[in-house]
Amino acid sequence: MRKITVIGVPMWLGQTCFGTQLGPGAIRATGLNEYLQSTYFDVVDAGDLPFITQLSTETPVADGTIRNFEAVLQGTICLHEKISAIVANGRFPLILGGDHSIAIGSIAGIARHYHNLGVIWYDAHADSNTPETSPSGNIQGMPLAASLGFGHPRLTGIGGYRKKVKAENIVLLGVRDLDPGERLFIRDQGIKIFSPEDIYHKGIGSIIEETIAYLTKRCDGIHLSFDLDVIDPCEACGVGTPVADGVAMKNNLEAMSLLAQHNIITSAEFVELNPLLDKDGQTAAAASALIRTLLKN
Ligand code: EXY
Ligand code: MN
Ligand code: MN
Ligand code: MN
Repeated sequence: MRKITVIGVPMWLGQTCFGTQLGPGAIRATGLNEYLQSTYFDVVDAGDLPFITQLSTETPVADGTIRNFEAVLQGTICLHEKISAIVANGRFPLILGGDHSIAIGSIAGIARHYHNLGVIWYDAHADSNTPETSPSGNIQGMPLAASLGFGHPRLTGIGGYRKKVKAENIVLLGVRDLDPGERLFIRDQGIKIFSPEDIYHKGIGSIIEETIAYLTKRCDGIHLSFDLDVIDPCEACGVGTPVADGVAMKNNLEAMSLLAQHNIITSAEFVELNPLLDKDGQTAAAASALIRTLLKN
């Protein structure tokens, strides 16, 4: 029986749109815990991390280019410790965001338990900016670069080590909105990337099979970082940075189902739900359906 610890991470200061701190509650309200508990699993809900959700009183943009730097940094340090303890206890962390800046903490906490952690970054964006390339100063757009060791040293140094993931252990899926600096970064790092167009042409099944074959050859664990803005906005409008021409829910569910069948995901986070932007809870329901499908078996 899979042992799962659910942890809510009510962070919104990695970006500027108030509301992602309400994400964990909205996903729980779909009855997720009750479903998981009654269906297959040993499920513990560790509640929400006690985050600062008030606008920070620090200078809005610290270090010239990084917004809410101290508040996000402290949040990711706290998450890193919590997640490391969950993994050390042999449990599967199911992380409910919060904006995507939290991935810096989740990956820092998970990666210390693996020699070769793989990451599937399922997102409309590549989140590969550094403070120098970021057009916004939002840490939400920097977590993948930070996990590779690029960015502000206090963010990349969380946990006392710098490089959490190797570029060859990462696959980006569904990405369709890249800043110029991110394009160069992905090319220079040689990161594998599939756009929605690739998914359309090759089929989600074949892309996921290729991803699994690629990562399982080299990785001893695989973290799924699922940003809900990868979904086509017609089916999931409750996100702060929607991008047109996304991946249909039908394909996303098939992807989760294939990952479940291969039983290769060792930790997962679902981020960027903003219930204040959602319509009739469609995005919360989508998140819940994706999680249920991923955790089948
Ligand atoms: N690339 C843009 C930036 O760095 O500001 C937008 C990032 C949005 C990131 C979203 C959550 O995935
Ligand atoms: Mn993201
Ligand atoms: Mn995104
Ligand atoms: Mn297969």
